[in-house]
Amino acid sequence: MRPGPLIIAFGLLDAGRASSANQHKWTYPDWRADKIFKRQDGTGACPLPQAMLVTAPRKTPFVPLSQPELDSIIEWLGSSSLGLNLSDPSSSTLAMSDNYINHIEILKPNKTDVTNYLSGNASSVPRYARVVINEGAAKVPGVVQYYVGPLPISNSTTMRPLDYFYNGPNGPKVLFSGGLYDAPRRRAVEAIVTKTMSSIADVTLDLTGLAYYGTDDNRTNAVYFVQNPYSTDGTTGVTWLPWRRLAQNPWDQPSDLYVSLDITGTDPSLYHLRMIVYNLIVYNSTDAFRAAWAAGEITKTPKPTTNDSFLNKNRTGTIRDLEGRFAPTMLTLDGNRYRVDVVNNYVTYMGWSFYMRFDKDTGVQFYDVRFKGESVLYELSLQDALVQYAGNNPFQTGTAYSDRFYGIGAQAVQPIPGYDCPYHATYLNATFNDGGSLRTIQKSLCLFETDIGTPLTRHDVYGNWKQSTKGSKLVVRMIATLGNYDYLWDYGFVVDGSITVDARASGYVQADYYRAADEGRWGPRIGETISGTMHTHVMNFKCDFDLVDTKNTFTKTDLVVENITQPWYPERGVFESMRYNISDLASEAEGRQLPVPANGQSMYTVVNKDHLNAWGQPRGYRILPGLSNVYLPSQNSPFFLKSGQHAKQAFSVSRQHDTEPASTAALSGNVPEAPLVEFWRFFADDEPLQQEDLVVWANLGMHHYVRAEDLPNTLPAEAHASLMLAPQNWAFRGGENTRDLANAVMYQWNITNAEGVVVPETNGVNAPGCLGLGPDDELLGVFEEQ
Ligand SMILES: *[C@@H]1O[C@H](CO)[C@@H](O)[C@H](O)[C@H]1NC(C)=O
Ligand SMILES: *[C@@H]1O[C@H](CO)[C@@H](O)[C@H](O)[C@H]1NC(C)=O
Ligand SMILES: *[C@@H]1O[C@H](CO)[C@@H](O)[C@H](O)[C@H]1NC(C)=O
Ligand SMILES: *[C@@H]1O[C@H](CO)[C@@H](O)[C@H](O)[C@H]1NC(C)=O
Ligand SMILES: *[C@@H]1O[C@H](CO)[C@@H](O)[C@H](O)[C@H]1NC(C)=O
Ligand SMILES: *[C@@H]1O[C@H](CO)[C@@H](O)[C@H](O)[C@H]1NC(C)=O
Ligand SMILES: *[C@@H]1O[C@H](CO)[C@@H](O)[C@H](O)[C@H]1NC(C)=O
Ligand SMILES: *[C@@H]1O[C@H](CO)[C@@H](O)[C@H](O)[C@H]1NC(C)=O
Ligand SMILES: *[C@@H]1O[C@H](CO)[C@@H](O)[C@H](O)[C@H]1NC(C)=O
Ligand SMILES: *[C@@H]1O[C@H](CO)[C@@H](O)[C@H](O)[C@H]1NC(C)=O
Ligand SMILES: *[C@@H]1O[C@H](CO)[C@@H](O)[C@H](O)[C@H]1NC(C)=O
Ligand SMILES: *[C@@H]1O[C@H](CO)[C@@H](O)[C@H](O)[C@H]1NC(C)=O
Ligand SMILES: [Cu+2]
Repeated sequence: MRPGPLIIAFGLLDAGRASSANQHKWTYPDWRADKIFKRQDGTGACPLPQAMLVTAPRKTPFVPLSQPELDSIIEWLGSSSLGLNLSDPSSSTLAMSDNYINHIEILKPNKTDVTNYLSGNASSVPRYARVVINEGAAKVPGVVQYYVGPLPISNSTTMRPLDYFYNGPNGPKVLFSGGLYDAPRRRAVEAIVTKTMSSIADVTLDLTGLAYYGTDDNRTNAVYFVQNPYSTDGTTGVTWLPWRRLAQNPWDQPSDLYVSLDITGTDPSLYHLRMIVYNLIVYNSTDAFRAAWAAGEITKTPKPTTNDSFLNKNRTGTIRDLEGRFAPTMLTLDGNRYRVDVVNNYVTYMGWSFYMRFDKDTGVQFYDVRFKGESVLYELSLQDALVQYAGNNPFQTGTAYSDRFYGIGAQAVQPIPGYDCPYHATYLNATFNDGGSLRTIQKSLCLFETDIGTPLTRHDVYGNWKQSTKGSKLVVRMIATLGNYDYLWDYGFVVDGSITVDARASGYVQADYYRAADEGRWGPRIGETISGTMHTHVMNFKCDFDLVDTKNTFTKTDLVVENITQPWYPERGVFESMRYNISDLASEAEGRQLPVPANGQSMYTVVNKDHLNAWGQPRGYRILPGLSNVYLPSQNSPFFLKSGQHAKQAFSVSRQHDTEPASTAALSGNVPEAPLVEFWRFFADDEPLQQEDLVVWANLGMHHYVRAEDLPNTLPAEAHASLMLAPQNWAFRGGENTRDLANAVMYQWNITNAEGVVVPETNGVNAPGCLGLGPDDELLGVFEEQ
């Protein structure tokens, strides 16, 4: 058996520490004499952990489309009999008014089909493609989604609107103006921006130091962003462009200048300027803006600072005492304790097993999660990462990002070994469909086992016995850089049967132009000409519980305070005491919006009432709010009106349906009033929830109170949100799930050596010889050191 990983401080083992250790209180000199600490250079001799293999019980049901499959679908879609009138999406003259394929990926299979296959009841999962087509040439232009299959292409292959995924007002269609922001549209916007801004370049240069003549013109020293959302329901397109210095990291180089465009429809000649805002004054045209400037009516505000050294992340300053030493690190010294089937993305670890799927929109997802062979979750997956801003200007007020729109999975990055992920982590490639290709991001997921930093259990019965169990978990980490911001997601599988989800943020904040008159109401000043800007991040997770099987119930255990009397307390009269008030969610109307219980005075559990433990209790898992289970503060903001319904409460509970696979969709990002998925409609039919197939939708996030410490990069230790799913009366025989662990030590008063010293039982798992140990690491004698 292999010991769990250890946190090691390399610096601890040097000679200076050894001599001070000799001065340590020294109560058992005799039997420790042969262990007197000597410097050991052994760590270098610990073997590199080797990959431990496993073969998935079934081949993964989640295989992206191969390039030949993609090619065959593209060819089939292009066949004249379908009449799609498709243009080549890679053409440099592609127009918004063309029909063309934007994206093809494997259609996420129905749960019904996957579970049938995994249980051995079906030999395969039907393969279909999800196809996204820009239908610019249609009578009502839009972006429409279809499913094509079964695959491989045959005479029985059909193409059907993907209506069963989407319950929004336009089915699987997003009307054009709220659709894609791809090359044809970018070219159209760039043309109107260049025309407009070059005509007032002298004015903008005078007011802000910035001029824009187009991306390729060497007089250009400014850059713009295109605000999301740029539509309401897809019928019109309106966006704001904030102007920024063209220098490192423009997200933190704001000016006081904003321009709004009308970008409605597929005809670029109709795109036009709507407004210019400088110093919070609105000008309706370039002429009005120039006239005001020429007349000296514009009050100038400071130009954006040109000294952007505050954005440098290079090390600077004197090195702190002892900081020249290598920081403590987490190492696996005795070989990996988890197994991976890299072909099937299947993992086993200490009783856990699961499949992983990689999704372009949202990244890594977990399926068929089992503990000690029993089903816990069918699916655990991120749905989206939203950010909503506010500010005293047109850009921040109207900014509401849905990062799924940009492809969270597609922006996954390779972590830096030893820094982003521990040494000797296992790296997995992420392979997924993007556009019309099969794409791989090398080494974009890391898996590693970590010491949770505390014992899982420990107890001391003075003079009798003493025990401690090591706490370990397997972590799957994904990092994605979405423009200015980096998100780190950790999914942890703990040896006690609990699952942890952690989300953290780092990177450059999107800063605002500093205005003293705002008096910090949207964020403090954090630089010469910038202020931090308040915003809320919300990440929605789907937890499709299948505890033992699909028949599950959501139970609330409220802790209520009541006035009571008890006959053995006559002298107290009526007094306040506590009890549980246990109730089940009856139906979806009750499940739509659940809060984080105030003062923790309610426990949420999912249980299976048909599977009781030995004590007659339904076996279940608890949903423990962790850090920062926040949701969008505004329920009615137009920028997330319906597209953000999944992010407007801490928790929701719905019945699982193949027609409700996700709480949102990538292309909902710019149509807040007509999203593809209206999450709250899942609850409208108010289906019963007792002993049904349940999905818990949980939000994690942070209200980001931006501070000077966000520069240059946000500190993820603080920008951190978490959730835990933990066994609750889960084991059939009752009790916690760690008594079988061998990485545990037990001292018993009567198990001693010849000298009468209690000998610890370590179950044959001991620190490998390559690990240098100091005198204070000695186990023998600890029992006596009371
Ligand atoms: C095909 O699309 C082009 C634009 O790409 C359009 O001009 C043409 O009218 C379309 N043809 C048909 C038959 O719809
Ligand atoms: C096996 O498949 C059949 C046909 O698809 C279905 O009716 C049956 O419920 C499945 N059984 C199990 C155990 O999944
Ligand atoms: C479709 O059917 C036709 C005639 O029925 C046959 O010639 C052709 O090979 C079939 N194509 C495929 C892909 O099966
Ligand atoms: C900008 O480009 C023009 C012509 O393309 C050239 O004459 C000029 O020297 C360039 N200026 C700078 C600063 O590079
Ligand atoms: C700008 O146009 C709006 C209507 O679009 C109008 O209400 C406003 O008065 C105009 N402002 C100026 C300064 O012309
Ligand atoms: C830029 O700012 C930094 C820090 O505020 C300062 O140390 C440096 O001297 C400045 N550089 C210039 C050229 O003003
Ligand atoms: C490092 O510092 C130099 C100037 O000293 C600066 O030009 C560069 O952008 C900095 N790099 C980063 C990544 O901050
Ligand atoms: C990742 O891809 C690289 C290059 O194709 C390959 O060498 C490596 O084996 C892959 N890693 C895994 C874990 O599949
Ligand atoms: C208990 O009774 C006292 C006295 O009437 C009252 O002030 C208090 O609010 C009651 N507590 C509860 C939980 O009802
Ligand atoms: C107990 O819970 C039920 C169901 O939510 C509720 O109707 C009842 O008022 C609660 N009782 C107390 C004392 O809180
Ligand atoms: C998935 O299930 C839905 C709802 O039952 C059904 O309409 C759809 O056709 C299924 N999809 C596939 C690919 O079979
Ligand atoms: C040690 O003492 C316990 C009771 O405290 C007893 O059950 C056990 O048998 C003893 N073991 C030995 C080796 O004496
Ligand atoms: Cu933030």
